[in-house]
Amino acid sequence: MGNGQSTADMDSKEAKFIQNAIDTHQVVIFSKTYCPHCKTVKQIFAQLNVTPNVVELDLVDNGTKMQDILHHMTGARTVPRVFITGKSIGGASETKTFLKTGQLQEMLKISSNKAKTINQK
Ligand SMILES: N[C@@H](CCC(=O)N[C@@H](CS)C(=O)NCC(=O)O)C(=O)O
Repeated sequence: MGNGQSTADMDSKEAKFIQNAIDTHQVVIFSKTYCPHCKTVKQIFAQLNVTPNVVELDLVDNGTKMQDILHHMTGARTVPRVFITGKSIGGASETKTFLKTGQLQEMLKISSNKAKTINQK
């Protein structure tokens, strides 16, 4: 999904860290502690009883470099950047849309009954 227009060192330790995180966790959120959109996405996964691996880019030393790499990988530099089973699904807007359509629950293999209950909230 990357647009290939950004420059990023895909051989760097930061790129390897990102790749390892998304390879070894069902859900990874690249976030910033103060970001309201990140909070929304964290709440969605909490409602679904899914515990994501959260990387707070404002707390790590090399967060800016990681954002460059995420830009290269996903086509956007903003947080949150959400990955499910190794694939970028986008940011907060996309996560909310996928929750409404039930695609998020499908990606997470959560039953549609549970999805309905959450969408009614
Ligand atoms: N439309 C985006 C909005 C995300 C957004 O605006 N995030 C802000 C932080 S709250 C951001 O990444 N700003 C640039 C930065 O922190 O580098 C989404 O739905 O994920």
